[in-house]
Amino acid sequence: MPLITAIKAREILDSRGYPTIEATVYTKNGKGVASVPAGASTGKYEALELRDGGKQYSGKGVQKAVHTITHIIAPALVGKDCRRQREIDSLMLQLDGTETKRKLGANAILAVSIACTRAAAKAQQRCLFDYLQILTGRKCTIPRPYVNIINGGRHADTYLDIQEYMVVPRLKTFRNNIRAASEIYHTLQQQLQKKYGKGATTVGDEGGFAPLAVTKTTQALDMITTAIARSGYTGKVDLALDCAASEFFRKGKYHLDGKAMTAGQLQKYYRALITKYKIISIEDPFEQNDFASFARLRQESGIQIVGDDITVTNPKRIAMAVRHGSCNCLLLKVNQIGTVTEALDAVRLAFKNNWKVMVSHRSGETEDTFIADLAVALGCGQIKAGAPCRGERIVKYNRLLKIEQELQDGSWKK
Ligand code: 2PG
Ligand code: MG
Repeated sequence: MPLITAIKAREILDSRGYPTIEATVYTKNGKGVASVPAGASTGKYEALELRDGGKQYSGKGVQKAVHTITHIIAPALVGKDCRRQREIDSLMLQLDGTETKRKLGANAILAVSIACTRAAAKAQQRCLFDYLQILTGRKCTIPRPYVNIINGGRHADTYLDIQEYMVVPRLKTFRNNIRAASEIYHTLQQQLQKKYGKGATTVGDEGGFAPLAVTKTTQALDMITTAIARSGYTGKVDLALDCAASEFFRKGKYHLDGKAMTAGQLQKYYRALITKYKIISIEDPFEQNDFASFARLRQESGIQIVGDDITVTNPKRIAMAVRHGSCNCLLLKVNQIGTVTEALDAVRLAFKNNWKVMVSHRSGETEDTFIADLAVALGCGQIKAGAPCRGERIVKYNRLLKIEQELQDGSWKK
């Protein structure tokens, strides 16, 4: 039996250079390591991270979370079977005892939760996606990537209000989809260089370009459309947006492209964008409490409406969105809820209501590739992990390239 013999934790840095937590769960049959990401455009209803406050690291240190793991979580979990994911996660929830996980910190809890999953996979001598399949009860497939090639909003110091402009290649394999995304990305780089000169190709938090000179939504979408055409992929690549609209919602109005709009006016604006650019998916088109506007856009547009800040991977918020008919796809961010078990419960609820699921990274990432295996094991068909640029984004795509090959030639069983 793979009983937990020890748990260690440490403060490491994420892709923005801020501290985050890494935990190692040890058993006699092997160990599991996991580190947790962090958002910038975090939803109001997300589980809470434990941060140190004070002067060091601008208050973002996680020494308290390390202490929590070492002195509260580890003593309670040592001796437990790491394969009992639900039991382990429930125990941590009991130790925390708060709705928001503010006592132990969702960051501390999640690092241990994922490290347990990894240790269990190791103990069973199964690769992670194969082991995760037991927990998800679904059939493995390789997801289609949503590749964010222009960064705006909170992820870039520029004038674009919409946070993510994504290309979604529709070729037969993941390998070809990543190739298409990479080629389009580099064509866009050349276009930006040529048109705007120096400083136009710096990148944002998720590796997408953050050009100061591109100030309007349509300007960004036009540049991307041209890059798709020049790369030879017209008709084979779709477009998607994450508006992260809570970030540009102030005093009852949406402040987008220099205009202050009502929800109704914004809906009309989206309608025009969807038609002109054939956008297939929009995430968080309205602020996180506007369930009704989400529902209206979903009904009227017929496209995929993804819930992120509105649903925060939380079954209670998902149930509210289901009641209102607000979304038809759940953005799955495991750290929004804080345990593997609860994240999978959120997925079950989404699937039960005929929603789709898109697995997601955070804007502050680590080199952990858990979400790649998770997307495969969920067979959900969609993942977003940023641009084909910056190591913390690339590791996820590279992991998927490897899994695709292993599934094709059967080598994952060896
Ligand atoms: C989002 C995410 C990831 P953040 O809004 O979907 O792209 O951003 O991690 O900053 O919340
Ligand atoms: Mg989002």
